[in-house]
Amino acid sequence: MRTQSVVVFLVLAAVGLARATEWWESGNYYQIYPRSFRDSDGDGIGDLNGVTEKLQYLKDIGFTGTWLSPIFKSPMVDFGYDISDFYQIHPDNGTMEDFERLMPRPRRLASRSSWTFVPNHSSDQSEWFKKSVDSDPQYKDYYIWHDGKINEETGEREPPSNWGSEFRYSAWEWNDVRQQYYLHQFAVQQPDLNYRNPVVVEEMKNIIRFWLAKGVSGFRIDAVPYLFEVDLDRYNQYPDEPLTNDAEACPDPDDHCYTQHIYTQDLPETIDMVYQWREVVDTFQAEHGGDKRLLLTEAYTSFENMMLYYGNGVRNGSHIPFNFDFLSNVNNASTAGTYVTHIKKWMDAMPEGVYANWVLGNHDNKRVASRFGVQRTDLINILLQTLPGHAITYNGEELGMTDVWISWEDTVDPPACNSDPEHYYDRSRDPARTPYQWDASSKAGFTSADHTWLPVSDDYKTKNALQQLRAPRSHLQIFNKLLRVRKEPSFRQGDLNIEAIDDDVIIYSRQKSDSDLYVIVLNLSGTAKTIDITKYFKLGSQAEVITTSLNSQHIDGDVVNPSAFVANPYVGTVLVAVN
Ligand SMILES: *[C@@H]1O[C@H](CO)[C@@H](O)[C@H](O)[C@H]1NC(C)=O
Ligand SMILES: *[C@@H]1O[C@H](CO)[C@@H](O)[C@H](O)[C@H]1NC(C)=O
Ligand SMILES: *[C@@H]1O[C@H](CO)[C@@H](O)[C@H](O)[C@H]1NC(C)=O
Ligand SMILES: *[C@@H]1O[C@H](CO)[C@@H](O)[C@H](O)[C@H]1NC(C)=O
Ligand SMILES: CC(=O)N[C@H]1CO[C@H](CO)[C@@H](O)[C@@H]1O
Ligand SMILES: [Ca+2]
Ligand SMILES: [Ca+2]
Repeated sequence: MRTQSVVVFLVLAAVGLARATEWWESGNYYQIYPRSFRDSDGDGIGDLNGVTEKLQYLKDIGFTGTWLSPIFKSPMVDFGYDISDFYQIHPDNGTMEDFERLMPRPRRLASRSSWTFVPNHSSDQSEWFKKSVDSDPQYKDYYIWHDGKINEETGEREPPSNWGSEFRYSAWEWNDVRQQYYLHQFAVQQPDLNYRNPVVVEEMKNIIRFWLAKGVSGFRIDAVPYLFEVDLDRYNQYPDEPLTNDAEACPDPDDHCYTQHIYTQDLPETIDMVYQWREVVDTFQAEHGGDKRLLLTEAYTSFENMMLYYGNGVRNGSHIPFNFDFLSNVNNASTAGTYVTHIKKWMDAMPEGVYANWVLGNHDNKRVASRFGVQRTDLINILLQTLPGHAITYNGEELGMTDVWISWEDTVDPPACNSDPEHYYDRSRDPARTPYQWDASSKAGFTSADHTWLPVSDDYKTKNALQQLRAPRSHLQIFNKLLRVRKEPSFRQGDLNIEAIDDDVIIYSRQKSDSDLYVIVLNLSGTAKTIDITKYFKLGSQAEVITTSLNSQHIDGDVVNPSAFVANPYVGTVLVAVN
């Protein structure tokens, strides 16, 4: 929505803004989607050895850390988000030896790996679940079981409540053997673990300790808001959730949005669990020393909760509670003021001693170039890399990869497959998950196989890593430049002064006292106007272009006059004062 011109000005005081000094601070994280990153053994599916093979490439671009989707043993109903053994690696991904080969490398390459941990549920093929079905005393209460209720009119047995699964239909599934319903907030094959059982809580902590001991640098914890459901002890029955009553946006009772998830999401207990996991990680650190281990959390939740994930002043939580503001609240129609409002809101609300973080894309959302428009690709990457704190990049964004059209026949993502040929596309996450484009050879150099699990994008011959490494100017070259300039004190430790000068133009500075003054100008689109940057920042009579979008009239190294600066449409530019 385009609104009235908003002017927002933000000066961050030096006090309270944490100063990056350690490797992970002000870090640059790369989300690898391994299934599509690099296939080492020619079966058309990316794997761990493929990741190992390409770590040097990531280091050369300048990333400080990576995180991977799950690699645990799994029947792969939901691409490894349905774990059947949290202590084993899935054979498709490689062996424990492959894993151990990968482990010391990230350190040598100064690129650390974090591992996705999906604690909300296991697979129904897990030994835990099988034993729970058989009412084995140790595992009986590992999951959430219930008799259901009898419909007074029909006399039939019904699920305990109206709770819906994220993947549509009831979140309760009848089990014939145990003669009870079990809860699954995601797929039927993903029974929710029972976090009200202290044995389960301890088991999950042991899993964290196990992988820390194997050498992982951290955990990305998935789907945190779903950990806890309302405590049955407080009610006679699991209570129904209120209806959304939005006939327009959500008319279908089988859809997850049909009810408000007040009993199944964002319970205060989930935040406490994150604090407990942080204690596990910190205790491990204290006992074993070495590199900092990190906790990253993924939660689509309220702003207030996001801040609580950092910590509550007494206890610490996530080092990086993923900031999804740019995914959820900013889009290709947002004004400059909207961007600035969201940036300022996060910076102002953070507790002391933590770092901001910015996520622009991931495997669950449309790609940056497709969301914000291809022309804004560099501008958005420039924004991500020049804000204070951690930048999190989803693989392929550095090349400007776009969403790929996937036919109904080729669709594999469960929420899309559960839909129909008419509606699947909007529900599918496949378009953002296609194979990484390495070079112009067959299948974009992703695999030696003739067939890939998702189709390779048609544009791989002209848009690929090798071509962009060789070209004098490319999305990747800009990215690389940004990652280098981020190491400067003004970016690592400098203040942020940011302003939307009208609906279209964002301007901000990054500076640490006695270090260089950098000014970034982003032109989201706009009406003709030449701006006098010196009205906002003391750039003097000359400024040098550090880097700028491909579609800019300038190139890196140009010297410009800041008092009559023109940023072309959709162009971002990083300038530095010339003394
Ligand atoms: C593990 O293998 C599964 C199934 O092929 C795949 O979906 C997943 O991306 C792989 N993960 C890694 C880290 O290789
Ligand atoms: C929380 O983290 C801060 C550093 O950010 C540290 O000074 C403090 O001791 C930690 N608190 C606890 C309870 O671990
Ligand atoms: C912007 O978003 C609208 C709707 O969300 C879409 O129709 C349009 O194509 C998008 N533009 C770009 C450049 O992506
Ligand atoms: C932004 O782009 C428009 C092109 O549509 C241009 O006319 C305008 O001068 C640019 N704004 C700035 C501040 O450079
Ligand atoms: C945010 C979210 O839903 N993340 C994951 C939660 O778990 C499901 C099912 O395992 C995954 O599909 C999601 O990606
Ligand atoms: Ca493979
Ligand atoms: Ca749960």
